[in-house]
Amino acid sequence: MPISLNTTTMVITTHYTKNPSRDGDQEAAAEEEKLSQECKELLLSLPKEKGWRTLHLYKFQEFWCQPTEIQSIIAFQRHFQASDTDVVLATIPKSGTTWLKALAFAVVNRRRFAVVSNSHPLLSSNPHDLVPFFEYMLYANGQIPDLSKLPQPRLFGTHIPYASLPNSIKKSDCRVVYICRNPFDTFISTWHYMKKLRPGSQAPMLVDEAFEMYCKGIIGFGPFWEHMLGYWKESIERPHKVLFFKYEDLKEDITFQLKKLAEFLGIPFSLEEERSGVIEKIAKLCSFENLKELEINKSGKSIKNFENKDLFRKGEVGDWVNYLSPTMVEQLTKLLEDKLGGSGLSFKLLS
Ligand code: PAP
Repeated sequence: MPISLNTTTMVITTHYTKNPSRDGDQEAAAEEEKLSQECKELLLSLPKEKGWRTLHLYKFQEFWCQPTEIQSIIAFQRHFQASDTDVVLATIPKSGTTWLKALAFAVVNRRRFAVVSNSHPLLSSNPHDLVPFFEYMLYANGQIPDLSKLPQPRLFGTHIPYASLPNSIKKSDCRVVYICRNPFDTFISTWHYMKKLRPGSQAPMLVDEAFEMYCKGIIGFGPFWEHMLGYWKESIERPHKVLFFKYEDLKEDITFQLKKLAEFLGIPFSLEEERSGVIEKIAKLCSFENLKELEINKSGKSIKNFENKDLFRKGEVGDWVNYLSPTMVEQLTKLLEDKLGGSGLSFKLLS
């Protein structure tokens, strides 16, 4: 998948080709066929389970992912050289990735792009194009991109667990910002999203089936509890390295959390900025309501197989109450007690 980097605006453009005559399984099989020999051999040795939208998920370095992701992750781990000024935004899918990318982009670039400007990049580009994923864009298909010309500080996104980030990220002074979300809403958001992504040839995945897989940890980049705990522990041990956000906290007080973000990144808001309402303007620019209505987010496509419009569904805390049965609620509550109990990590479940 060729990519082009616009080094002025930082917009990453991807050029996708899809064969419309193939169904999802054929597409996945064709993708697997294109993998490197090394990756194909590796797959033979990995545990695998039925995937949510692809044939299989494989357990690679203790987390579940798709074959094409494995090839990209290996290239990323081998070749990425972090610089001390880099900022890496990390999430497990459907936890607030798009939101965090928009907020961080606006905060970091507020002197290059005035927040109220009619030509702000967030008005014409999806946040995923402004903050590219290592595994879906930059190192997709095992390619090795030239990232040296990107404006500083460079902003990147990833779904990879902390333990599997390249050493150059862990050992340099670059910063990592993580956001997660209560697993009840994350599950529902994931289930809705997967229904949209599943090829027409596959029967829709029932909520019960999806829930069982989620609770077993079989979900992209999961188990979700290990993903969260990896970043959580690092944020406690090295608070200058990893900043840990929760989606619900951003919903509750975005101004406070934006100040935290800017301070963590070493670019705190000045008194002048606070007085002139810059923080509130960033919050508004990046709000669900604003981003959802932009033309680029209604009709564009940023990541392979992903329509931008599907990234903006409800954007609420507590939508899970409309879908989960009492038994499911009990099961997930118990799972969270088992897995997160004693860690200090807990979630607000309703707004
Ligand atoms: P990704 O991992 O595929 O990038 P991600 O952005 O992490 O997805 O999560 C999407 C969720 O964030 C959606 O939640 P929902 O299904 O419960 O509605 C989406 O609506 C929500 N979302 C997207 N943008 C924003 C935003 N600006 N503010 C708040 N929530 C948002």
